[in-house]
Amino acid sequence: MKDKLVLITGATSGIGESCARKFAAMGSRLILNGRNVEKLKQLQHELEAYDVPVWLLPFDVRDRDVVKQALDSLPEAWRHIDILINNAGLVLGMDKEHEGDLDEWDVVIDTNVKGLLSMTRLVVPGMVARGCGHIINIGSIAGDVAYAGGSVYCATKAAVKALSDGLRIDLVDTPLRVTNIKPGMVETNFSVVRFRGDQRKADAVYAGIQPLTGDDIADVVYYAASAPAHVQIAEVLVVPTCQATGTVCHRR
Ligand code: NDP
Ligand code: 8X3
Repeated sequence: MKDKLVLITGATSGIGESCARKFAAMGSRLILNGRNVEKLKQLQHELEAYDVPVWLLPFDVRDRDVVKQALDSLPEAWRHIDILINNAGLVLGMDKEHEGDLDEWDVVIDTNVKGLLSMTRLVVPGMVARGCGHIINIGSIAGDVAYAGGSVYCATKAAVKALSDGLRIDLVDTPLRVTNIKPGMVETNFSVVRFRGDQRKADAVYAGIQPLTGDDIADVVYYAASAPAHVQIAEVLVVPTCQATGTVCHRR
């Protein structure tokens, strides 16, 4: 992975931030996206310890025009992206499908599905032209089976699976690889965002279990990225040992 150019969306927290540290530690060059410029600068400062070049590309993945402008603004030396990690994502609330807020669901769908699709559409043609590249999407166990209060989020992660599978088909005659990583419960800022800043509710999600960490997922992402060129890790479901399915989890 030394000198590979890796673009990570949503690198200001959780899994994305862990991926930034992991790939930096392995000598990759990084393009880090996020919305919070201060957090991006702080991460860039911390990554100086690894002595790898880091380019900050702040934007909201939902704003297609801004995404395009940002990618177009990259200097020539930063345009040949080897690995795209489509990680930015979120859920808001646990409402029933017939009761939730349509505007909040727009945010979730626009981020998790349309944002990922914009990134793919804008970055992958260059990979095809260069004959190399790897797209790693962060899906979820939630995309396999719906759960109570997760309807729209589950639908977006099912969409990530379909988009990953479809892209793998579309690229089958190229050397490019497509991976969908589907984590179970990972303790990040995810549940804090879901419960709109209510830390108590977020903590309750992980009460009595040892959840995965962002670093655990970054290890899996790195494994997929560093596999030999003829090995395509198509999909990985990774859960904590205490979790069996999206809804079956053993608590102490
Ligand atoms: P975090 O909330 O810790 O991190 C989410 C990251 O995405 C943040 O950097 C956030 O930035 C960024 N982001 C959100 N919306 C946008 C946007 N519109 N444009 C750019 N960046 C954005 O959660 P996780 O690290 O857990 O989540 C990362 C991915 O992992 C998501 O796709 C999530 O669905 C998935 N996932 C998480 C699981 C979990 O249990 N935690 C399990 C399975 C999958 P900002 O601070 O600006 O909001
Ligand atoms: C996040 C995992 O089970 O909270 O994708 O939906 S879950």
